[in-house]
Amino acid sequence: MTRFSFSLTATDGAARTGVISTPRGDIRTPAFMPVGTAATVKAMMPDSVRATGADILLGNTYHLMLRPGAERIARLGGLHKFMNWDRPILTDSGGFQVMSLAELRKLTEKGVTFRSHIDGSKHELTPERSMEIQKLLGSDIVMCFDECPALPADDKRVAESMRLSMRWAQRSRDAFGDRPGHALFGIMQGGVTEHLRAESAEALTVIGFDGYAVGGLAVGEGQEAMFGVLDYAPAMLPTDKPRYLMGVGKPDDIVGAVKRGIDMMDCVLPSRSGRTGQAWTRRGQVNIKNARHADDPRPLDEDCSCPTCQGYSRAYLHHVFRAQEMISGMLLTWHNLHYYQEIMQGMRDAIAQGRFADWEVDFHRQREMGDI
Ligand code: PRF
Ligand code: ZN
Repeated sequence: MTRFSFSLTATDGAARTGVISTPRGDIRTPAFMPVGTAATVKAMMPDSVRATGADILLGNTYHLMLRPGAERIARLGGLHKFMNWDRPILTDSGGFQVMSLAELRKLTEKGVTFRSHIDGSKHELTPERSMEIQKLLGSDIVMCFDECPALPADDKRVAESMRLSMRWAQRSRDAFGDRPGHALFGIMQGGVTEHLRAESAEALTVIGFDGYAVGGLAVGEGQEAMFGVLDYAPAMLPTDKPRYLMGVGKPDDIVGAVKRGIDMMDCVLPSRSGRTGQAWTRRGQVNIKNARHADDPRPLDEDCSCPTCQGYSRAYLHHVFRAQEMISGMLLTWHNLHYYQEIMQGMRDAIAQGRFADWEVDFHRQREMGDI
């Protein structure tokens, strides 16, 4: 049986390209993971998500435990079968979503109790229960249960929260046990404070994980501060394990993160903005709601090979958005996910060929030209 493994094939500066092998298939890195929070990448069929170039999806412990329930998904054969996606799935552990979505949250050493944002019902998440839920779902890459403070926060608050997350990381490791073919990733915290990041990296490395996430970023600190942390944080983590930047980001965030040594990312942005009429193209952002598109026979991006750009005009996309037709979210999400995966493929090729710096210059130059 294929176990979980990571092999680097090339590096270019701090940027890396490689392959994560799992029993459910390979993940080419740097990898972008579309978000399938509620057992669906909204507006997309799984085959279509695959056709955009995705090797792996992200699912959420928090949402699935509340609805339809982890035990129910397990009885129905696990999350892969339930949502008809047979490739790798990474699941987030729930703590971050509890803090941003749930009501009446209570945080203790043991874990967190909260009320569901859906029906107000009462629940508890602990490192042990999060590991159990992610096992019931059949997740291929399981995330440690952690806590992520919103920034700005003072060093004392960030340090206490990070140390709690490190104790939870040990409990997550103990509860996860030994599951060949499945991976457990630790999550670094520590805000924008270098010595706290170093302390967190050290604690996680001593416990030992199959991969390491950089958590606690893109939570209000801004791109400059985030890149400031990414200038040192990845190098604090083991070179031979994948590094995952959680919940990032816009196309230029992703490129800047890969440049600094990140191997995996996820974000709702391409799918969510597809449903609100925002498209991302090589030439920047396009708001399809804008009246200037109403008579435009051209596609979103003449050089894009996605089904949206191959078959539909801006005028049509503008019309179906205005008319609130379901195909609007479908077409824009497809294009956005395709564009994100094209960026990833472009970076993988450039790193393999030692021309990442040139690729990055070209990426920024095209964006600066602005929309057609
Ligand atoms: N921890 C977890 N999930 C996350 C984050 C984190 O810090 C973030 C921060 N950007 C997004 N998702 N468990
Ligand atoms: Zn397109």
